[in-house]
This record gives sequence, structure tokens and C-alpha cells, in this order.
Amino acid sequence: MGNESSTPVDEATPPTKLHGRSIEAVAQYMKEKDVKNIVVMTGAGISTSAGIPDFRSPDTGLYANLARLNLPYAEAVFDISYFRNNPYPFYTLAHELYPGKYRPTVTHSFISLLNKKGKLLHLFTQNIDCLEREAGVPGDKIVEAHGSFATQRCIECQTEYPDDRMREMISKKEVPKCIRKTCNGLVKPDIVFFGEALPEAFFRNRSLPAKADLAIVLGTSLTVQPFASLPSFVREDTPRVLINLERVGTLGSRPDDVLLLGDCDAGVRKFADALGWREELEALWETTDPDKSDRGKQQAPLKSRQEQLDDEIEKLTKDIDTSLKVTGETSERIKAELEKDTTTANKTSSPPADVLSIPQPTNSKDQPSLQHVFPHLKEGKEDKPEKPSL
Ligand code: CNA
Repeated sequence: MGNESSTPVDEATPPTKLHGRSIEAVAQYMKEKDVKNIVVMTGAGISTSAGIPDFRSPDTGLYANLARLNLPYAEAVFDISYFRNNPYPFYTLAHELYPGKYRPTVTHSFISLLNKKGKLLHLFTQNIDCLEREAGVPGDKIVEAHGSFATQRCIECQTEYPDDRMREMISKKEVPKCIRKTCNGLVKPDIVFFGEALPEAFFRNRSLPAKADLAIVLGTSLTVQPFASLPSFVREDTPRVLINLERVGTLGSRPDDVLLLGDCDAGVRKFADALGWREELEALWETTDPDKSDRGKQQAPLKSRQEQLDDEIEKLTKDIDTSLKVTGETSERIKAELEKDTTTANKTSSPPADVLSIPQPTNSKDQPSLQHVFPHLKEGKEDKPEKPSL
């Protein structure tokens, strides 16, 4: 723990707990040691095969596509000060992401299977799509570190807004306002926006990775703090598995780290094969299919995952573009406001470690830099949160 290196460990360095650095060795370890305190940490990459684009994958990620639009910067869609002035881009996105539209992936079912087998200590997810719950992982085993669509409230007086009205407003693509007539503030789902504090449950459970006998990290770029620090809290001699398209954070730097670089669904299927759980996994995943004939219909054109993502992104960008045109003048005013805001922010200190922090935009030429707002952030750096401590 502490100032961990992100340098890959020398392949010749033998693991301490595992018989080898392979998923088969992890499966063997799980059986031999009767592992039952697994901590799982997930991000947007576990939901991309459900049709929900992630943020940062080049070309297919939402940010890459939102950047083409008239937002002052792509992350503005989840920026609380931007939302206050213009909630339409967020609500357009919310209409697309709202729970109930997507089927959990086989990766979500794998996490659910770990729980059914009595092996899941806790799941930490950055996702807001609630697909883990839909796959059957019980709510009391999940920390939704960046909140979710499950509840919502007024951003001014914090009065809760009824679920059924929220569902109705989102489906009608309308922006909900506080139910207290005297307030009339904007309502926002309890999703953590940049600059907002993480839910209390995150801090209450943050010591759990240190109690794990295995950690599995899936589908995350590990760039958003303080979530990105969680894998560092796993004990040095506890095996950590990364299943992701790319190597991220400090995963791979310890002798008992196992990297399965590639698609999450393919990775968990390989893992299930090694454990002898494959049939059970597929059967469990099958139960998430609400209507087999519907699914048959959906799959009839046999679109590739890339084609599904392209369709989804095109629809999202079109919708947001329309919203932004409608609010074109407002947008100009907001840009001016934001420029004013960021000048003020320049004079303030860094956000505390319990606040969701944005990584620097990669192309400062095309996107306004945020470094002056979050000067402590350096690209690719896995900062350790300073408080609250474990
Ligand atoms: P991210 O920064 O977009 O990174 C996603 C990671 O997953 C990248 O490293 C990708 O290479 C990887 N990846 C993408 N597809 C796959 C795949 N099929 N198999 C394996 N790996 C894959 O997303 P993070 O979750 O790391 O960032 C945190 C943000 C994203 C949180 O604030 C979330 O709320 C937010 N987000 C959530 C959703 C959702 O709820 N589904 C969607 C988009 C963004």
C-alpha cells in the first residue's frame, strides 16, 4: 500500500500466494483456500456490451463523442455548476441511461454468481446504471460509489422527489422541479457529479478491500478519484485480478496480480471455465433475459457490439445536439458564466479527497484545461486520498 509503483512486476518474480500468474492459478487458489471474501470493483466497461457506452474509450466513449458538441467541455454533462444553468444535456443522457432499458451482461451475472456461492464480500461500482442489482446482487452488498438513479432530490432544499414522478418526467424528457412550490429548485438523481462528495456508504465500507482474500477489478480506467485508490487498499499478499481492455492503475505491479487483458465478458467466461462454473453462469445470465422471444427479435439483425454502440452514440449526440440548439443562447451565457467561474476557481484551493475529481482532459488544445480547477491532478497518477484515512 502507500506509494505503489505502476511498473509491471518482473515476470520472473514468483507469486507468493498463487501457483502462477494465470486465471487458472487464481481458480485453484480459490478452491484450495476456500476463498469467500472477494471484493469486486467495477466501472463502465462491464456495461458496454449491454449497449451503454463508457466514457473514455477512444472513438466509442461518450466523451469522445460529446466533445464534438457545443458543451464547453465533455465532462460538463456531469458538472454541478453547468447543470444548475443548463440541465438539458444531463436529462437527455438520463433518458437514455435510465434503469429498465438494458439487460445485465454476463459479467454482472458473474458477480451475482460469486454472491450466490457465498464468496462476495462486497462490490464497489462506479456505474450508475443499476445493472448489478438487476443481475441479482443484493443492495446491501453494493456500494454505488458515484450514486445511482435509485433516488433523487432537489439540489437547493434537498427535498426528496417521488420515484414514480421521476420516471414519468424522464420518459417525457422533461426536467423535474422541486415539489415544494416555494422552492422550485432543480431535481437531480442522486448521482455524484464532479465537485460533489461521494456517498457516506463509500467511506463506511472503504476498509473492506483490506479484508479481502481476493480482489477482482473489472472494466474501469481507474482514473476517477477517490475510487481509483481502492485496489491499493488490498493487502500486498492478496491476489488481485484485472479483467479489462487495457492495463490500468497499479494492477500488474505486484507478484500476485493477474492481468486478463481483453473483453470483460470473455474474461469472466474464461474465469468461470477455470472454476468449473460455466454452465451455472450461463444459466444465471439466462434468467436476466426478460423475454426470450423479444431477445430473439432484438438479435435478429445480428448487429455487432460496435454497430450497437455506434447507433447508441449517434442517437445520444443527436438528442444532446437538439437540446443544445434549443438552449443555444443559454449555452453562450453559460460559457461566459463558466469562464467567470473558472477564473474564480483558479484562486481557490484543491477539492477535498472525498469529492469526485476529474482527470485532466487529454487534449488541452481542443478542450479547456481543468488543471487550474484541480491543480493536484496529474494525468495517469493514482493519488492516494489523504482523508478520511482507513
Ligand atoms: P471509463 O473511464 O470510461 O473506463 C472504462 C474502462 O473500461 C476503460 O479502461 C476501457 O478500456 C474498459 N472497457 C471498455 N469496454 C470494455 C469491455 N467490453 N471489456 C473490458 N474492458 C472494457 O469508465 P470508469 O468506470 O472507469 O469511469 C468512472 C466513471 C464512468 C463513473 O463516474 C461512472 O459513473 C461513469 N460511467 C458509468 C456508466 C454506467 O453506469 N454504465 C457509463 C458511462 C460512464
